[in-house]
Amino acid sequence: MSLHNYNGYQSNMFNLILFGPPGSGKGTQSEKLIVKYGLKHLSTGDLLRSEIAQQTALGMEAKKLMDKGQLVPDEVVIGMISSALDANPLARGFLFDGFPRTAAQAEALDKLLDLKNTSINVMLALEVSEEELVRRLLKRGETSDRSDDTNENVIRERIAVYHSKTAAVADYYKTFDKVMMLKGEGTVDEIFARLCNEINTRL
Ligand code: B4P
Repeated sequence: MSLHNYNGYQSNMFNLILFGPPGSGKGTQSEKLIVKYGLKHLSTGDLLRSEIAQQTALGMEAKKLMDKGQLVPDEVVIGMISSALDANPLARGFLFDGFPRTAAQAEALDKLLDLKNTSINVMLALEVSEEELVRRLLKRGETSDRSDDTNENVIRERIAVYHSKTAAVADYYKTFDKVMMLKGEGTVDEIFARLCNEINTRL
């Protein structure tokens, strides 16, 4: 049997969404998961920060919103993800980190994957208390150059935006029975083991 479908994509791809509020460990765990499972990491936060570092027009507009804790417009991040999917036709699968963050982004992602004859296998959602999220992000803000991590009001606004716009994305995937909620507190290695357990049962 051919491993490629007519679009040139692998026919047996494994596509994972790592979900959770800001500071829940998505970026941290993604770095470990892509090594273990050979997935292509697509982080909209990283893609936007790369645009900012290159001082593109898109990056400068995005920075104004990110510094206030607001989301960047759907069409901007959907366009970035669409380009990244097209640029990686040989990927064994994708790990989506920080995307989708709105219902519109979730519907757009399903359509983009459908065009490539593939789909989301599972959403793994990390649950962390608000005080722990704030503590982690302020700690990162002490050493990183991320301006959105230095101000507690901005951090709390990001968490509020997560509850008002992003949390419902899990409900969307729940209707397809694709969501697994996991405890996101503990050591990085403990949480990694929980995630791997869930992935291994689905491979
Ligand atoms: P993101 O880059 O996605 O960042 P984030 O939500 O803050 O989470 P991140 O993944 O970086 O943090 P992590 O939990 O790993 O978004 C930044 C901004 O970009 C958004 O606010 C928005 O403006 C914009 N944006 C991005 N995607 C968008 C989209 N799709 N649509 C619209 N706008 C979008 O880690 C946090 C800290 O916790 C780290 O310092 C880490 O070391 C620590 N940590 C991790 N695990 C830990 C553990 N187990 N114990 C203790 N500390 C831990």
